[in-house]
Order: sequence, then C-alpha cells, then structure tokens
Amino acid sequence: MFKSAFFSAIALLTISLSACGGDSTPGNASNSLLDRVKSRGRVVCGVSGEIPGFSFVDTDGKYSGLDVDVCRAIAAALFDQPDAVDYRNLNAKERFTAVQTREVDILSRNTTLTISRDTSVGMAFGPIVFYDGQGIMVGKNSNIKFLKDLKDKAICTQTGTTNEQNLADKMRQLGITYKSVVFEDINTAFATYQQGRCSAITSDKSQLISRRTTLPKPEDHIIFDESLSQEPLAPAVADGDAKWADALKWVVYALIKAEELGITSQNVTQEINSDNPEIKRLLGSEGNLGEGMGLPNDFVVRIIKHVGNYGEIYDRNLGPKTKLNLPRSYNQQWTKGGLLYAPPFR
Ligand SMILES: N[C@@H](CCC(=O)N[C@@H](CS)C(=O)NCC(=O)O)C(=O)O
Repeated sequence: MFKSAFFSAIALLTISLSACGGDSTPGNASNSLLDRVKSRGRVVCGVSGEIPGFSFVDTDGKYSGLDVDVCRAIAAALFDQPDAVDYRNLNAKERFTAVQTREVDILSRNTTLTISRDTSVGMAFGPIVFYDGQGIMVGKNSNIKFLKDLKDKAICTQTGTTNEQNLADKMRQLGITYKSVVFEDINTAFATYQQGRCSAITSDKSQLISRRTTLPKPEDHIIFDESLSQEPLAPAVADGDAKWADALKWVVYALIKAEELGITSQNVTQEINSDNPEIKRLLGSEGNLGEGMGLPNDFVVRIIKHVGNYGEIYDRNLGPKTKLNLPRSYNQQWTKGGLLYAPPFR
C-alpha cells in the first residue's frame, strides 16, 4: 500500500515536472552525427562554392559567404575553431544524395525549404537563413520587360532546382510557351546566357544578383522586379537524427538571437557578465542550455566570438560594403519589420 502510494507520488511528480519544465525524453546519444562529428573534430559541409556572398571558393581555396558562415558557426560551437570545416562543392542535382549517403554532415547551400524536400526527400531543415524569391535576368537592351516578352524564347536554368519547376508552373499558368534550356552546372548555364544563347536566365534573385557581379559588364543585365515564387533558403541535415538537427537549429537561432539582443563579436566577452537574464542564458553564464543538447554551455559565445551574429554575417557577405549590396528587406529582425525571429533561449 505504502509502496504503491510512493510510486504514484513519484509518477505524479514526473508528470508535473515534464509538464512545466523541459522535454525529458532521452536523446539517442550513441547514434547521433553530433557525437560522431565531435569525435572526428571536423564537420563536413556541403556548399555550392559558386555563388559569391553565399558560398564561394576563391583561387586560394578559401571559402566565404553566408552559407559558409553557417558551417563555420557549427564548427565554432563544437570545437571553438571556425575553420574546422571540410567543404564539399555540390551542384543542385547531387546535393540531397550527398546528405542521405552521409557524404556531408550538413547541407548549407542556397537550398529552398519545401514540403517534399522536408517530408519525402529525407531532409530535416534548420531555420531559414535567407528569405528569397525567384527572379528573371535579361540583357538590358533586349527589350524583354515582362514574362510575356519571353514567348518562344530560350530560358536558361539549372536542373534539380525549384526554379526549373516554378518557371514551368508560371508559364503554363500564363499560357506562354518557351524553350527550357537546363544545365547541371551553374557556370555552363551562365556562360550560355552570356553568349546570348538564352534570352533570359532564371534563379533565386540573390543568386542572379551574385552571379551578375561576375559577368564582364554587370550593368548590361537587369533583373525583373517581379518574383516568381518564395524561396526560403535553409540549411539541412539528414532526417531521423533529432540531436544533430537540434544542434543545427539552435546554432542558427543563436546567430539571430544574438543580433536581436545586441551581442556582437566585439562585445560578447563583456556581455558574459551582463545582468540581463536572457543574455546570461544565451551565453551560458547561467543555466545549462548548451549541455542539455550535447554542446558546451558557452557554445553561443564561441559562435559569436569567431563568426559574429546574423547581422555581422549579413553585412560582411551581402551588405552595403560588398558588391552585392542586398538590402536586408525580409532578412531583417522581426523587431525591425523583418521575418527573422528566434524562439526563446530558455
Ligand atoms: N533555391 C533553389 C535553387 C538552388 C540552386 O541550386 N541554384 C543554382 C543556380 S540556378 C545554383 O546555386 N547552382 C550552384 C551550383 O551548382 O554550384 C533550390 O533550392 O532549388
């Protein structure tokens, strides 16, 4: 009698604890990529490598860009070493297989989050790192101003992208016939457009703006104001590994939250002593949010110290001092009218 009352009291306590506190479900510790990556000491990141501002490899083999900085943030969180990343260049067609076969630990490559990719292609997406839309680029002197002007013209795009599908949908909807010229390689796609063998090229607007900077005369090309679609770009990992997916998710949210709270690479070491409880939890000077997910408690300090917050990353790669000069627009914090919003670090 006493025994069963004792056990029901314990059970009740457990229920009430899990109702008010954190999730008490045990993680699958042994099987997670998080543990394997930690013991390997390096993270393998799939990127494009061909898109300045997002992921680009220069002639010295050095990678840079917003997508690259997501990889660096993971490495900073895990190893306190943002350069402990091995990059793999992946084109649009090969990217998902590379995640499924574990050739890469993370895909951080201008990839649009869609329902089918999330549910049947076997990806688990992290938070959106760039809100984009699909655009059309044409020669300035081409007299092509609207989609209808592309009737029966050739349009270049890349295979295995949402762009290829969106263009088909849009033109079918408008009843406009056109010639789809599809490439696996982005360089061939842009070279073909540049040689005038396509009247237009379509891709995410950020990519068009980025690649336009690499054309001999960028000013000779214009991008339609109109967007054909929404392209929310997000990093992803293989489905079925909640621990690894959580690490990616909260590393990205840390970048966003740090900007919201005014924590930068310049002030992060002072902010460790902040009186603000939210900052204390974020930076691990109070609580054990990091340890709870298999990361060091100061993982956010490591990230911000080495890589900066989202705003710093944006400015460095896409901001007014770069060739791309992309306005923040939707990619601004929610507190400033944008869509970036990180859930509480609690
Ligand atoms: N966001 C779109 C497009 C992504 C995409 O792969 N775009 C091409 C340009 S059209 C690209 O980035 N290619 C780079 C490469 O192949 O390295 C998607 O996820 O399908």
